[in-house]
Amino acid sequence: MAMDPDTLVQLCATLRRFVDEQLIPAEAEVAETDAIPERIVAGMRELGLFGLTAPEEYGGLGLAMEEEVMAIFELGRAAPAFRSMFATNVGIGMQGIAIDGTPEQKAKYLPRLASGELIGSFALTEPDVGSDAGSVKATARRDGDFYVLNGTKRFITNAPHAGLFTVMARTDPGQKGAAGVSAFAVERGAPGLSLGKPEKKMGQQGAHVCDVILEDCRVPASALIGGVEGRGFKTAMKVLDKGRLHIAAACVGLAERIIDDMLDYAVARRQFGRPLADFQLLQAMFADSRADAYAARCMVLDAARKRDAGRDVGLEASSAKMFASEAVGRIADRNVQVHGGNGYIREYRAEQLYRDARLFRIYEGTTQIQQIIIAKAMAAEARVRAGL
Ligand code: COS
Repeated sequence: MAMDPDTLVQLCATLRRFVDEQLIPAEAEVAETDAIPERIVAGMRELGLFGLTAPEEYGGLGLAMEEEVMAIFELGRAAPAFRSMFATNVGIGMQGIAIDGTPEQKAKYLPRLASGELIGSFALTEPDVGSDAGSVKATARRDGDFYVLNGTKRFITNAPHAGLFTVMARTDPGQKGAAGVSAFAVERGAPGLSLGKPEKKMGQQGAHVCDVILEDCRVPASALIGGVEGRGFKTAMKVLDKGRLHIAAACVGLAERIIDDMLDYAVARRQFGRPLADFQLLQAMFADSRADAYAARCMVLDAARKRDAGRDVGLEASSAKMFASEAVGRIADRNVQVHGGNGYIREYRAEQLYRDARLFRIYEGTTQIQQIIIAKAMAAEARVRAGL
């Protein structure tokens, strides 16, 4: 663990105050303007949010997984667009280099990612390659001391703000599967790199995604993450194992926030001469929501502790991501129902959080991909038991 327990409690209390005093009051503005105000981004930098997980030697807080999920339980209570601002630096946009980068790559990029001076993005998905991530079509051809990259990366979170992209591209065209893929640290200014228009999305306004287009994009050979070809898919999978636990924690945070909103409304709003909280049909929704959120919190903490203990938690991370993202979807839906007609009206935020929560079941691996990963791991365990 990077922190003593008292410091962690203090950090979580500080984050809760930041969420309650700065982020939640700005939600309507962010949803309306599709932008996070600079004063809030500055506050995030001051709190060290961009460097929560970067190793301490590179200027980060070096949080262990359990500490990270505790912090994200708090930060996840605000509309998810806020978390997106710094989360690629904490997770998928930084971890490729932190986990598999060479010492030179770490020294070059991690301090600036940790401070938030540089925004990192993770470029795996393509127009024709989503869940089937091993089929990456983008190519990287070696040309002397350079690689030349071609292809399009799609739905890249934070790409409009990013200064650095972890790009997965195929270095071995003869190898159609995962083994032919390598990861590259590509800087924003690389010749041949351009960005598409930011996408208009269902929710999470204030968080931006766009295409990253690589046209004969030349990067020095030293941009190959880890310095060895053919390891990029595994780097991506390791990043996602950790990322999925982070997302699961964000789902828990949002679920707990929505339950608070639901109950605040239910004790204040009266129908038939009594508060909504008195009605048993609604009480069932409150209880189911609380149990869902509690189960999700326990799963995330258990998986995080196992990861900190050095265990392979692919199965647990996928289970937590699947359960927590489905749970927050159910809870956001119940919250709209409890709010009745007001649940459909923008002013009440229930409808925004419902739209925002929908993405959790899709990105960093859909629920169906998590099911595949879990079932594959179960079959592998059974084969070991059977000695096959
Ligand atoms: N950690 C380390 N290595 C891993 C791994 C992990 N979590 N998961 C797989 N690998 C390795 C495998 O061990 C295998 O290595 P060997 O060839 O040496 O045995 C290699 O990677 C290929 O694995 P696999 O055969 O399981 O790959 P598949 O092509 O079947 O793909 C899924 C597996 C579907 C799980 C993967 O493509 C995936 O996660 N897809 C979803 C991608 C995603 O989340 N996209 C969201 C956008 S990114 S924000």
